[in-house]
Amino acid sequence: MSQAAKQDANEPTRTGLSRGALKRAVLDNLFYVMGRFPEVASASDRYSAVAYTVRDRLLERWIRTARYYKERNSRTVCYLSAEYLPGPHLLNNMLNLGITRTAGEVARELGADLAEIRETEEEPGLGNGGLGRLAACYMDSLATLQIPAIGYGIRYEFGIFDQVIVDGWQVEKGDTWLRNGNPWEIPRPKLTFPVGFGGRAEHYTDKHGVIRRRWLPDLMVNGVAYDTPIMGYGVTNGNLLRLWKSEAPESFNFQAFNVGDYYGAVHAKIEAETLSKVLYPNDEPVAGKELRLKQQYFFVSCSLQDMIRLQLRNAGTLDRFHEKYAIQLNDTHPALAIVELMRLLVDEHFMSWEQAWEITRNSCHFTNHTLLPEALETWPVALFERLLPRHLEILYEINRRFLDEVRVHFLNDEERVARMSLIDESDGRKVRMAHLAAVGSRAINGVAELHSSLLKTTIMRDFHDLWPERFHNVTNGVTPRRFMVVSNPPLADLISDTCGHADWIRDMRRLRELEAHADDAGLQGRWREVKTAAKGALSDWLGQHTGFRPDPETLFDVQAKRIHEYKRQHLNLLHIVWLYEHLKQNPNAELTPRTFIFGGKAAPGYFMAKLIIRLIHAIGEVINSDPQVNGFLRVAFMPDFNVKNGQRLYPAADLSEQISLAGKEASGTGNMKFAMNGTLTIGTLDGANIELRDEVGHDNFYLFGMTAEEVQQRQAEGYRPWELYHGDAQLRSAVDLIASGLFSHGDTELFRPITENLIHSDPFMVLADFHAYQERQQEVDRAYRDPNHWTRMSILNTARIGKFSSDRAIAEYAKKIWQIEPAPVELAD
Ligand code: NTF
Repeated sequence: MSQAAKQDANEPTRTGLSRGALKRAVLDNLFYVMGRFPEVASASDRYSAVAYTVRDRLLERWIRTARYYKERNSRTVCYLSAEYLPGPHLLNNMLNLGITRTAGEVARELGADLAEIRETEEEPGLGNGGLGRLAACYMDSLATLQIPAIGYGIRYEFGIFDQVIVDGWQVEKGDTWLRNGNPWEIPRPKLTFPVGFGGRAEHYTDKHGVIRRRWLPDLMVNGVAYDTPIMGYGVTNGNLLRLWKSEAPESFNFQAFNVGDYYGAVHAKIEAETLSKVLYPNDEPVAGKELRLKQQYFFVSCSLQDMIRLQLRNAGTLDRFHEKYAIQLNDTHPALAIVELMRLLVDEHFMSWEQAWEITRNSCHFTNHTLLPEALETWPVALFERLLPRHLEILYEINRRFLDEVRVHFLNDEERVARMSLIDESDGRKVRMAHLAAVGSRAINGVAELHSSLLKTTIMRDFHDLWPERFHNVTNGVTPRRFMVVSNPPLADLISDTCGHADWIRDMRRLRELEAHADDAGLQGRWREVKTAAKGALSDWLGQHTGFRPDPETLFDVQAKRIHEYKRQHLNLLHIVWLYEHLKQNPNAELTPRTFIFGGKAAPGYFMAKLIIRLIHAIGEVINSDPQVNGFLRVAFMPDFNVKNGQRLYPAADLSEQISLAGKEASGTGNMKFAMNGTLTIGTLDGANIELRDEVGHDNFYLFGMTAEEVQQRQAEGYRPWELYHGDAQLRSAVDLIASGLFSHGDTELFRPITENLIHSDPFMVLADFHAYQERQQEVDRAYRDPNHWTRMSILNTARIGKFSSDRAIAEYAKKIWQIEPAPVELAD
């Protein structure tokens, strides 16, 4: 018997992991699921056949987990998030099952190439940026740490738009991620919940003669569950990502149909289905759109009904709901959960207000992700009332009781009462979602130390005065599985080789073992080879997709994230323009050849962000075609920055730009992904940069710029950017060069909104930090010329990045916030 056949014979189930079992399954799936024989299969057919093969193996583990959790009635985390950005599933799932290598061999034996199969996969772009990606990292770590968890969200039919660049402008294209089907999800048509909208609330007398209140909605929509398994790394546990799709209740169009109103019947169906059609593509600023409020209520209501169903099935009563579930609200988007849970408990399950509030407030926990005032969600009371009349009544009652508590705590302070109210009365009446989330939650946390402490002194100050014990910090983390092992296998292998084990993948603090080798010439050489190869691969990709192939020998200086003024891509650009001028005037200047690479999407309605993308391209066009500077300076833009493309970028970067104005970036997580891949950071004392710098060592981080405190002080004194502009010749000439039309074929109008804004208002203090930034960049320039020194710093960044694993973050949530224990699942029965 051959080796493979022997292994097969030992495998009891059809979901074996041996080469033979995998090969047979791929061929079977190609034939029976895709209906193809190998000779005519397309790349997409091959991808699906492999994906179904992997999925079958996940399901086995996943179902065992579900059964085990059910039997144990385990305490469960319910992560409520309007966004998830899981990235491509295939390789991640192979890694978690431990079959990456075998699957590669099987693909080869079948005459296919795993790399090609992998390229075919569409990623679910069900989020905008950091917040959605964080939710996906946390799902990964919850499973890996064997914590029972369900991620609840929305199954958007169209996720974040695809970005294409036309004449230097961003053009948005609809995202059709479901076009070829989605092998990772399992529809659960039986698991459907009704969700109401509109109508009115009324009194009625129940069968015991008690007068009660109830809601009579005038529109009903169904939420149907779609489940995606989320496996842990190297464990049997698999958790559940449960996303809701909206549908029209089947029965409801018949009446209209029968009276001949065919159009009316179909229209109502379309209206219902619109709910989960498309993700709002705004990152920080919030679109106060009715549909968005509907989406929020829709997914929150389905999720809570699902939890209640499970609890009634397991316990028969809801009295201990809060002991069973720890609900985590990912920002304010799901904050309606607090009101909806009250409504379900009081109106539908006839619980007393007091008991229902006790349960609600002990179930919910709230994470804040931004201090930007324009991102704080509020809803006009009139809109809220029209869509959710009964919820508004409940919200008023929560508010009435809450404000009484405030009055008792702070005697004679009606100004404070007005500031803290769930209703903002100052400018039209609005519901304040952050206040709702704070009042209804046991714990409130920020996402980096600086952010958590600013929360307490700025937007949540009054709440901190009232309930200091509810405030926590949990610094963000990202998963090393996706951002090291899946994106950068050669680096992962080199690390495992050097440390003599692969345990760091699960215990990132063990990366510290690399430190002892940081000066080792052998490791340094191999480390550089890995980086250079990644740069080559990125260059090839950019060459294919943009026509410009950067030279991998140059320093790759990367800023990849959403385009936003507070993130200051324009500070980076001003420096590039300054460098350009400097080079033109000093052709013999000693300079490290550099390629500046940008990536990121702009919200479609955000004019300045779109103009910044145009400016990046405009500057690139002039600089890249100027032979006088070509050897030293180039600018590239990676179109359609998403998880998949990010995976090409992080391994290839030498320098990572984390240059937001201090106090604005809640945490940032790109900073962590770059540093894991041995990228050095140039950054401000903002968000998690501060902790990152403390971890990797101040000598291995390029710090510049004002502190958050200095920013506040400067603003209080009155910030006058025009004085900086007039007082600094280099700065002025960089701004003027943009205004001159050099980068816009003589058009002096095109970029005027950017230059005028910088000179006259500069809300993110680009000019104030310019000088410090430029000086630090010169230091980077010099340091890169000493490869051994640079490589040592690079190794130390990776070696000391352990804190920023999402495993650490989830362990902290489990202990400090949720009080939940791991529940390891064994594969054998
Ligand atoms: C983002 N917030 C922050 O801007 C990032 O700094 C942070 O890393 C991520 O959250 C994750 O915590 C948002 O996207 C939002 F929606 F809150 F504005």
